[in-house]
Amino acid sequence: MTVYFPEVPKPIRYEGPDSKNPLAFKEYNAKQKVLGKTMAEHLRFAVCYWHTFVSGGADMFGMPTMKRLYAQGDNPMTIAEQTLDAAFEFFTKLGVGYWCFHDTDIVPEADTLAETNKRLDHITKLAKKKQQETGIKLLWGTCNLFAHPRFMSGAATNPSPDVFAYAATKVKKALEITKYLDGEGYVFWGGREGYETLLNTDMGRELDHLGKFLHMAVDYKKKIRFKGQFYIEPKPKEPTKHQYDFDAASCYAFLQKYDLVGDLKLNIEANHGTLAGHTFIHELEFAGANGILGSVDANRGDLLLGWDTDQFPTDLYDTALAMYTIIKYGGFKTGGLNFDAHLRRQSTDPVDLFHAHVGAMDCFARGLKIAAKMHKDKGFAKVIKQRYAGWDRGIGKQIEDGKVGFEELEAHTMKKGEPQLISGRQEMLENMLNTYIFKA
Ligand code: XUL
Ligand code: CO
Repeated sequence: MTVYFPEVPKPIRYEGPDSKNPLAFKEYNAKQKVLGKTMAEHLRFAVCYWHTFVSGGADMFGMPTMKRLYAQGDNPMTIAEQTLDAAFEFFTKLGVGYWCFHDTDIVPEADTLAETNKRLDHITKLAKKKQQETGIKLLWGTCNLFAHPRFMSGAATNPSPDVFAYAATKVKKALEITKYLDGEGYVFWGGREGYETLLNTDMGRELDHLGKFLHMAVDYKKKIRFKGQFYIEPKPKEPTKHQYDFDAASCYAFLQKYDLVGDLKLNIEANHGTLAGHTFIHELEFAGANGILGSVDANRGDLLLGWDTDQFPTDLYDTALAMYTIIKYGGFKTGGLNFDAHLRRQSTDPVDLFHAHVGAMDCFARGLKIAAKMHKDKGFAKVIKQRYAGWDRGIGKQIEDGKVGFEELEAHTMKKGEPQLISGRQEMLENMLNTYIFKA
């Protein structure tokens, strides 16, 4: 079989922090136990198909730049098969347990839907065989409902019921192939489920349609006995000016309004959080605190650029606090860390894909170790417990238990007078975090 990544002849190994080998892990040691689980079990790394193997570095101003050895030839299905070979060679050499894809990543759309579905059946048969041979699993599948012109005004929120129906037909097939590949989840990302101008938009009706669409998906999931977890992925804008899945909080409100809370969790993407004006950790915390933290698209943005740069994660504060929060809420169940990230346009060589993923995996592995130490020491947890201790007794407990109202609180305040000022100790806590970053 053709080798597509000859620069990496053997699987990437863990060589420890002193290694000078750029193609070795310094921190990620898959089998090493941390807080009772292996690193691989905690982190559940996945490679995304679209950025890693399909998009070639084109941007709004320029053509693709990247050398894709498997994307040669005239027959689109031969290219699809070669891409699949390259992908599984890459997953195996990198040592990740999972992959993720959109339907249109694994085969190009044909002239008719029936023909596209045939192509999907063919390629997923090959993918299933590869999964069996390598033990690599599908973290989640999804359906591209944003690239084709038919979806220019949305899919489930399109003003035309015919487009709604077309989108449903595509998602039906995407659910079937995800189930066939034993996917552990399925993601809904509403890239064009939003609007460009309110002058032509019936927002209330569009939201109702999105709710209906997701209910139909839940019904079909039950019908075909697909056991994977459904997620929606918040993002505030881009490609549309406003997207209805704006952030974790607006997704939660939507799920509550349309009675979908038990059926969907969130797939939080780091830079989508920043684009919404939050931190990545805020989004994780909000989802965790409301019981809807499902999976993560691990990447980062550039604070100087207001768009979705999808860069590989390299920030230890982010990875440490992300893992701290994920562990706080019980760790991943069906979800994982999917690198929804792409190389910079000038990183043109296939080996650059390895450098990017190795660095990102190391950064999360180190983040995991830091988070584990923070949990073991319980320092931050103690500070928070202490800060809210007033609610465990006396008037605080009575408020939480619903035993008092404004009159009792007035009596309490009149008796006690001015409340005490208690320092939040932010700088001390930031220093404490730094001591973990420096040497955990
Ligand atoms: C786009 C994005 C998507 C979803 C899957 O910003 O993040 O790739 O993750 O459709
Ligand atoms: Co994403």
